[in-house]
Amino acid sequence: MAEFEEDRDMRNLLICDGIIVTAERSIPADLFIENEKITEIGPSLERKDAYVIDAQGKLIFPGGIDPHVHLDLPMFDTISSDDYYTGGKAAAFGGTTTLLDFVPQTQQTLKASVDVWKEKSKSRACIDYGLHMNITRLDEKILDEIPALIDQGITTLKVFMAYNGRLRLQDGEILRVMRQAAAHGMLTMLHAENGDSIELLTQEALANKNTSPEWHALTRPAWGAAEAVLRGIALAEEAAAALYIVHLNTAGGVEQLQSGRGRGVRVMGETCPAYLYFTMEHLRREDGAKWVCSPPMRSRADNQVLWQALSDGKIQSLGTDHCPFFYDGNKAILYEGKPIAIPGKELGEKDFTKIPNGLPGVGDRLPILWTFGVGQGKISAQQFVALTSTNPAKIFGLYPKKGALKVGSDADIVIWDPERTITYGVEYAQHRTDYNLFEGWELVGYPETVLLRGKIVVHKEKWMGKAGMGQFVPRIPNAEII
Ligand code: DUC
Ligand code: ZN
Ligand code: ZN
Repeated sequence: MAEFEEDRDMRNLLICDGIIVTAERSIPADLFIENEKITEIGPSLERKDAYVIDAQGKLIFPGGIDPHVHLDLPMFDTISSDDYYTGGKAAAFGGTTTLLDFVPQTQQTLKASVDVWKEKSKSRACIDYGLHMNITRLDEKILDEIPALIDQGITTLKVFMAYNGRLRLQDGEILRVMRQAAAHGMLTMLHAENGDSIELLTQEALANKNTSPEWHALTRPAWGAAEAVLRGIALAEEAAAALYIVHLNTAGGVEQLQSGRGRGVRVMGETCPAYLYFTMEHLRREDGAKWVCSPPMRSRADNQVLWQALSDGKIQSLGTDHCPFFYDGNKAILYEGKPIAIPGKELGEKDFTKIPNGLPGVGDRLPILWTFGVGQGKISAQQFVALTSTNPAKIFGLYPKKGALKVGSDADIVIWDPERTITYGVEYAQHRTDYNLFEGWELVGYPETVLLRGKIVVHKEKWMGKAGMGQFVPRIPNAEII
């Protein structure tokens, strides 16, 4: 393929001779793009005025949608180290073109909290994005204000059963949020862990001077996640509400999800790449802090059940919970040629409760799932597209604008080289942090060209996007339950 000329007018683009891969099928076809949209799909298309991309031997996916990221989020006396520009850029390099981030409830009103978040994101965003609203403090006024979020393009609410005294709502409050969401066609998202047990076990661990990273997992028991998923689903049933369980990490959680869906509750589940590959053993390593996030890494058996759930369709969505921190925030890295250091995991060197919770992952998601999911026969190419793009688009009310290769859809497109072999790691990943969990892993299959609304943002490791080109995507209520 010829190198792209950056100054050339590329409003009309023809992608030729690739295999179009959607959640339903794989077909050889050409694809024509005009003014940010897909306008024609079919065999042997011809357009004299179009810039032609030869995609022979390549697969064409809809751009990835990561439904769960935390950008520029202040927490644990620091801030997550990717912002809307650096996180969006890393996402694009990995084949993701839309992110859904969470608005912290920092202001008196929900509207003011959203305005603050939109204001800081708009000049930095380099790929498209939508927002979920965290509800971490509830009173009558907040409850009444929830439906008006729809006017701000927000149709999803996140609640927490853990982080006592900070983010957690009581069960009765969660029930009230769910009822309000259900009444207005909104979707509640749940962080399912048992907050009270975590508090007690943490106090006991610290009193016994158990301060190493593995105690992060030991104080957040697996039964607590399974119990909280069960409780969340029961509350959703009571409220006749739809529910999305974020970051499932245990076999018990999957079992509860399956049981709830089996009796007709409108509940859906997400897992994240790290829970498929890593275990508590990683927290026992000298650099175990790199794996500290909530909920924590569990066992090989949990990894396997989660893989099986992806393969059987028991879990509907793969997010990342991307919330990166430096491993050693005292040492600068070079980012776009400039040194930068942001306090990170070293803050908890002497006390696991002070390790910022979170992992990098937004750029890893597609390449890692392709190699170890499709490449090893655990999931099909259709399931790959469904899990990383089409299902999140449907669940979060973005479909078919996003998550689809259809006439009229945004031209968010990944041209994927299934033959490309690389040794993955921090250099490829592009996250603004000093480590990658998949360092040194051999991957087969990688994005070659990534388009955001018809504009090429990545081509062969070259970044062609810029801050400000990403747009906020308002969503409408009553999205699909899948
Ligand atoms: N878990 C994390 O590890 N980080 C951010 C938020 C969350 O729920
Ligand atoms: Zn969470
Ligand atoms: Zn999260």
